[in-house]
Amino acid sequence: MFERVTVLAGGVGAARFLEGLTQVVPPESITVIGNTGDDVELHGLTICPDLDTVTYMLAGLADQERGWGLANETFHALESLKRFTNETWFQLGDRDLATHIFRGSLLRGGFPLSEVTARIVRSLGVRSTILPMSDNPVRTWLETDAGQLDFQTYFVKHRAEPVVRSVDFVGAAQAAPAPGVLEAIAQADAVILAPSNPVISIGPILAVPGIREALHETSARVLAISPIIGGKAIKGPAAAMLNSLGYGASASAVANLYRDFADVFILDETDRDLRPAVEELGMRTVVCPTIMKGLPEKIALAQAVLEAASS
Ligand code: FO1
Repeated sequence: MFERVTVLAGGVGAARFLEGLTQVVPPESITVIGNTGDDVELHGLTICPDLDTVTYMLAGLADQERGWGLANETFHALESLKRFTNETWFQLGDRDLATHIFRGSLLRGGFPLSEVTARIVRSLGVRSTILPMSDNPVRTWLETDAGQLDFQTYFVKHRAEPVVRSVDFVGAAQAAPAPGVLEAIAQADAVILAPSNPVISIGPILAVPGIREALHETSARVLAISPIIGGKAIKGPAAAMLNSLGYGASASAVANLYRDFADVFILDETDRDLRPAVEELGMRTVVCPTIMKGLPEKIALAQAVLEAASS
């Protein structure tokens, strides 16, 4: 039985995986290290989409269809904002706004993001620990064929259509892991990389000095779940981005990005033939269904990953 499981997480894919994991191990035993490279300042608010996506999902409050934001959401405030500005392409729901208002007031009061996140997580009744990768601001910027774009401008305003030429995690080199992050990796029984975009979801976490080293050094088994299945991503621009950055859009290309610290790589059944290529990188492979259609599939994937962690 696992007493401490640490998960490196992006947004929607990670949240869906975590929903299954909380059914298999006690939620209290899970620590999530979340990506904050996607964070954005809009209308005077600091929005942390990946931390919120995971928090809302584990609180049972998420909009299951979209994967992000809250269920039963309305957008009256955004409609009113349109009277003042054209910069309303980011869909901020009325209920979601409460989170950003509360977070902003505490951040302006000098509280670090990790403490603010802990307050939000606790208030929403989440029993797992959710840590931002860092209390220092790190922002993902992309060099694209439509120019230099911050992540949300690329992803939401431009619908992830521009071709990505390079990626920069601004502030990462000066950032320190948030309190508890290195300990959560060092003291875990298993560390899992969720099926998130390896470049722009897991990449920023690994770019914070000390985190990649902690993954090398931990005695816990490190397991990564491929977000690429049959050369495609379930959702989002991961495949196109892996291609345009020259890595290639395949599960084995993702494995290659993790080869220096991952012990086990989880492939979907579709990618069974990639086993030898991934094993050549020095990882054990596990092949199982990884598409999480409903709760039974999420639970089955979590069980398969934990089984691989203990065998
Ligand atoms: N994603 C969209 O595609 N369009 C949106 O308007 C949008 C708004 C939004 C608001 C709050 C929030 O927490 C997430 C939101 N997302 C939206 C999702 C977000 O852009 C992505 O989930 C991630 O940053 C990628 O992991």
